Amino acid sequence: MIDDIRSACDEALAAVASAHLDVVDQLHAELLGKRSHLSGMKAKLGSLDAEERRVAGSALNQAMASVSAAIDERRAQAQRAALEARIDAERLDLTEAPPVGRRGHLHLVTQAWEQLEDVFVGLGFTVAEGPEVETDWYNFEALNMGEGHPARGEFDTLFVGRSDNELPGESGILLRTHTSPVQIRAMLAQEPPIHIVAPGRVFRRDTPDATHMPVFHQIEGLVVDRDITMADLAGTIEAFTRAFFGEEFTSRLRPSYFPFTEPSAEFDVRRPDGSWLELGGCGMVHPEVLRAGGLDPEQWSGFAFGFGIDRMAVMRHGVSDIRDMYVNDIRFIEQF
Ligand code: FA5
Repeated sequence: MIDDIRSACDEALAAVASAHLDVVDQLHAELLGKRSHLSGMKAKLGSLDAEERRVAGSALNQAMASVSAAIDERRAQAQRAALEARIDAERLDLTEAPPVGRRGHLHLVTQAWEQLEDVFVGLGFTVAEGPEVETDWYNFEALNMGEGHPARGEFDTLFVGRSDNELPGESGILLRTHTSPVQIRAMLAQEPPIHIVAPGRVFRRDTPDATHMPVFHQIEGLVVDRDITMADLAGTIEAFTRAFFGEEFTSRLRPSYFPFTEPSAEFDVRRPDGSWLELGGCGMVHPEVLRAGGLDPEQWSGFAFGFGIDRMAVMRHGVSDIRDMYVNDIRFIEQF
């Protein structure tokens, strides 16, 4: 009998060890339930004599206890395995695959912005800044574009803070259409001599095309001192073109009109392929603008310029469409 119990126990333990984790819950009924081999043996105990029954009964109890413990252990194993499988399935891989040959870098416009600052700082300028949300006075009025001035129409202005019963533009709060208001802020903030550049974001209701974006960037320059002439402006622009674009680019100044400069010019740069692109406007600061900045035009003169940074960025890299810089196409971005 003892041998039978031992072999039934070994059989049951082997069944537990090899049972598939899915069927663990059925093991108890199968190996220890009423119809199990071990229970069947229990029924036979009655036919033994007292001493044999005591020994066999105790062996049987031990066997059943060890099978039961083995089933519990197998169940715990099954539960751990299920949990691990779930964790594995739900795990979020937050590690970034090491980019093979693909490293992040600053946006093309940010690169150009920083290089422009470096070039102008090298030419003796300091960097100034002004707010993107401006008042009508700084953006237009102080720049010699009073109410009703026809040149205002050229800047498709985005107004902010307009209440329902105001006419467009009446609030006088707007998104700056150019960086030129920083000229006024600089003149009001410091005594000449002034040598500043002011890079920043500007806004116009322009429809995107190959050379226009509704949100773009300019860098303003302002020099105010005694006896500043157009020759100083031309010399600065020439030095800048060489330093920023390199020897294979040349620039020209074309007569133009801006209400805040007199005389005014447009600044074009010639690409190595011979084509020209308008990059900015410039000129001698208009006497009315010096006055708005609190300076006496009899004593002080100056020049100013405002260049489009986005156009500079595409120009330098030989990109033909300014919109390409803003679509976040990795095939485009990774070239720079
Ligand atoms: C101005 O904004 C003047 N404030 C520039 C200036 C400053 C003149 C100081 C005189 C003295 P303009 O509107 O032409 O001028 O814009 C200047 C440059 O910004 C353009 O030459 C162009 O390079 C860039 N630009 C203008 N509109 C856009 C646009 N929608 N998208 C991208 N770049 C633009």
